Amino acid sequence: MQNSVTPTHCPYCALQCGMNLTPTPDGTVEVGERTDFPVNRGALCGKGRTAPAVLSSRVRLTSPLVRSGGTLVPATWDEALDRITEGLRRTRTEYGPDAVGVFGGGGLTNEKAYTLGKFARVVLGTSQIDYNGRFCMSSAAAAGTKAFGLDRGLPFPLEDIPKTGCVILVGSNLAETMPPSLRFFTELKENGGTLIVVDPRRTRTAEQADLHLAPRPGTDLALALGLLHLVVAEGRVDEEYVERRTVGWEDARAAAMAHWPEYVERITGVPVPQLREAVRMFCEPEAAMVLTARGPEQQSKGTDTVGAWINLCLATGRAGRPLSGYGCLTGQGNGQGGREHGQKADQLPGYRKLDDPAARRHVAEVWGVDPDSLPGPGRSAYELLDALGTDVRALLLMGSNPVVSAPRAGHVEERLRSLDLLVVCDVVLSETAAQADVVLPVTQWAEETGTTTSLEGRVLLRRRAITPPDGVRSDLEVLRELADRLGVEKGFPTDPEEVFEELRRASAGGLADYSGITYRRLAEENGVFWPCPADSNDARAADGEPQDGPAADGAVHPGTPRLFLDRFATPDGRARFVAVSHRASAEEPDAEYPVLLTTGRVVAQYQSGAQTRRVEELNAAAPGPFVELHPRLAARLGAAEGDPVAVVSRRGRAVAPARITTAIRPDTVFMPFHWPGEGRANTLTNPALDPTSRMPEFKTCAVRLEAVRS
Ligand SMILES: Nc1nc2c(c(=O)[nH]1)N[C@H]1C(S)=C(S)[C@@H](COP(=O)(O)OP(=O)(O)OC[C@H]3O[C@@H](n4cnc5c(=O)[nH]c(N)nc54)[C@H](O)[C@@H]3O)O[C@H]1N2
Ligand SMILES: Nc1nc2c(c(=O)[nH]1)N[C@H]1C(S)=C(S)[C@@H](COP(=O)(O)OP(=O)(O)OC[C@H]3O[C@@H](n4cnc5c(=O)[nH]c(N)nc54)[C@H](O)[C@@H]3O)O[C@H]1N2
Ligand code: SF4
Ligand SMILES: [Mo]
Repeated sequence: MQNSVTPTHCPYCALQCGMNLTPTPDGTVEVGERTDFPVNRGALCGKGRTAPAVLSSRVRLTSPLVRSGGTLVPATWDEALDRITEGLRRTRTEYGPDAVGVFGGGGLTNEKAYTLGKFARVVLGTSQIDYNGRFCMSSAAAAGTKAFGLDRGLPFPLEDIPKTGCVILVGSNLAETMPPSLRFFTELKENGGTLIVVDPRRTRTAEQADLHLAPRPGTDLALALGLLHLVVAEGRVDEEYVERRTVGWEDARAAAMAHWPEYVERITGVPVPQLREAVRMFCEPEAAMVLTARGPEQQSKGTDTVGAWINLCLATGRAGRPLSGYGCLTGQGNGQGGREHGQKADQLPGYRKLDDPAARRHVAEVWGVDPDSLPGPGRSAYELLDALGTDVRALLLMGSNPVVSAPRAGHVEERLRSLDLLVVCDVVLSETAAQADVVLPVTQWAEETGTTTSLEGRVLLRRRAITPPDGVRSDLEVLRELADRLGVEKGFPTDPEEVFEELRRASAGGLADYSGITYRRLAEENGVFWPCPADSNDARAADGEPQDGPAADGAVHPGTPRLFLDRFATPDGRARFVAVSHRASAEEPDAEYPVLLTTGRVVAQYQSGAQTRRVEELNAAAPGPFVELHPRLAARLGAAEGDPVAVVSRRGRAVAPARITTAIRPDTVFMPFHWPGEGRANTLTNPALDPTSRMPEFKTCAVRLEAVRS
C-alpha cells in the first residue's frame, strides 16, 4: 500500500514532535527526520525514535480477549462485543444508566475523545465519564479559566520563549519530559535572557538554570506569594497595567502581603536572598514568562498555587502582552484537545459546560437529540475509580492504565476487581487490561488518521502510514459497533474526517472553536491554532493576534497563535486576580512518617509504561523503579547505592533500589511512577483532591523509609 513517506507526529507527549514515517517490509515503519515542523525541527527523544517497536505484533494485542474460567482467552470480535453489550444492558437495567462508567485518556485523538463523550451521553445515557487528564493539568486549567476566562496551555507558541527576558519554570523537568523543547531555553540564554527553575531536585533542567530554587514539595503557593510580596515591597507593581487590564488586585495584594520573605523561607526552605534575586531577574527585563508543569499542579492546592503564579504575572504586567505571559506545559499527546471535546465529567465539546442550558441546546442539536436527554455533570476521575463496584458496576476504559498511574493504586486495583464488567480497549495488554473481563485490541497512531492539539494549542494532523494488522479495529469502530448493538444506529461514523466535521460544528461558537479548521488546512499548514472560527469575523472569544495565515482569502480565519493581546476572554475583558493564602499539604510529615515523597518521570519511560516498557532500548536505559534520596537519609538508613529500600506510607509499602544523590533535598525522596509491582510509586500516593480541579496530590505525601534485609 502506501510506500512513500508520510509526515506525521509522535504518539507520545504533548510536544507532538513532527516525524516522517516510511513503511518497512515487516509491516511497521521507520522514523525519519521531519525538519519542516517548527517545534522540534527534526529532533526526537528516544521514545519518539523507538515508537515503531510497539507496532510489532510481538508486543501488541491482535485478538479480542474474554475472561473465561478466570483467565483471558482469545475470542472473535462478535463474541467479545456481544459479551460487552449484554453486560452493559444488564447493568443498566438492574442499576440504571449511571451504573455504567467511562474512563478516557488525554492520549486519544480529538475524534476519539469527542466520540467517547458523545457515546457516554447519547448511547449509555450516563453522567459517569471522566479521564486521566484530571490527573494531569486540571489544576492549571481551572486556574487559567478563572484568571483569563479561557484555558489553553500555552497562550503563545514555543518559538516566543527565546525572545523573552526571563522564564520561571515551576516544577517542570522538560529536559527529560520534552527534550527537544530544551532548545528554546538554550536560545533564550544565548539571547541574554535568564532561566529560573523551581524544583525540589537539581534535575537536568535545573542544571540549565541561572537560578535554581529548591523548595520543599508542596510549598509553591507560599513561594509565589513570597515573590509577590517582594514585588510590592520593592515597588515593582505595574500599576497602570493592573488598573487597565485586571480586577481583584486589592484582595490579592492584601493576601500576598501576609507572606513575609522570612516566613516564606521558613515554609519553603528557599533563602530570602534567592527570593530577592528571582524577583530582580523576573522584573528587570521588559518581558517575562511563568511556565508551570506537574510539580506545583499535582497538589491538593494546585489550583490556588497556579493562581498565585498568575497573580505574579498580572501584578508585573506580564500577561496578554507580546513575549510575556503565563503558560502550563500540558503533558499528554492530546492533553490539550482531550480536555476540550467532552470526555471530561462536566463538559461538552468546544470547551462548553454541561450545566449551561445554551451549550446543551447547541450540542444536542448537532447530535440530533433532546437537550433534556443529556445527563448532568458526573464524578471526577479518582472519585469515579473510587466508586467502582458500588455505585458504578461496569466500566469502559479507553486510553489509560490506572492500575499503575492512579493515586492509591492498590485501592483502585481492588475497586476495578469488584466491578461486574470491566472492558478495556488498548493496543497492549496493560496491567489494567490484564484485569478486564473483555479486552479489545485497537489500532495505533501510525495505522490511523486523527487530530491532536499540542501544548501550544496547535491542532495537528496525525496521518495513517501503514495498514493495521488483521484482528485489530479502531476505537471509532469499537464505539460504532457498540452503539449499533445498543440500538443507536446513527451518529457514530468511523471515518475520522467525518467525525472531525461534526466536531467542528459542535465546537462552533464555543471557547475552543475548531469550526474554521479542516483536514485539508491541517495537511497544507503546519497545524492551526484555536480558536479558529469558520467565519473570520467571529473571532471575538479570545481576541488574539491572527497568524500569518494561508492565502489571505478573507473568509478563512488564520487561527490564533497568541491569545489575550487586546483583551482576556472574560466578559469584561479583564484578567482576574485570586486572593489566596498558603496552606499545608493534605499530609505533612510527622514522627511516624517523617519524610516527604514526591513522584514524577524519567526520560526513557512514558507514563504507566504500558507502551515504553515494551521497547528494549528504553528498558535498557531505564530498567526499573528507584528511590532517589540524599546521602544523609541513606546514611541514617544504612543503605548503600543500589540497596533495596522500603518506602512506607499510610496507603502501602513499595520497595525499590536506592539511588543516592545530593541533587535532592535531604527531607524528600523521589520515585518515578512508570512501573507496576513492588516498586509501584502509586501504592504510596495520597488521593487527597484539590477542591476545585479534583486533582490528586501526586506530588507530596508523608512516608517513612525502612532498610530491607535480604
Ligand atoms: N519521559 C517522559 N516524558 C513525558 C511523560 C512521561 O511519562 N515520560 N509524560 C508526559 C506527561 S502526561 C506529562 S503531564 C509531562 C510531565 O512533565 P513534568 O511536569 O516535567 O514531569 P514530572 O516529572 O512529573 O514533574 C516535574 C518536576 O516536578 C518536580 N516536583 C516534585 N514535587 C514538586 C513540588 O512540590 N514543587 C515543584 N515546584 N516541583 C516539584 C519533580 O522533582 C520533577 O522534576 O511529561 C510528558 N512527557
Ligand atoms: N505518582 C504519580 N502518578 C501519576 C503522575 C505523577 O506525576 N506521579 N502523573 C499523572 C499524569 S500527569 C498522567 S497524564 C497519568 C497518565 O497515566 P495513564 O492514564 O495510565 O497513561 P498511559 O500510561 O499513557 O496509558 C495509556 C494507555 O492507553 C493505551 N493507549 C495508547 N493510545 C491509545 C489509543 O489510541 N486508544 C486506546 N484505546 N488505548 C491507547 C496505552 O497502551 C496505555 O495502556 O498518570 C498520572 N499518574
Ligand atoms: S519529546 Fe514527546 S513528542 Fe517529541 S519525540 Fe519525545 S515523546 Fe515524542
Ligand atoms: Mo500528564
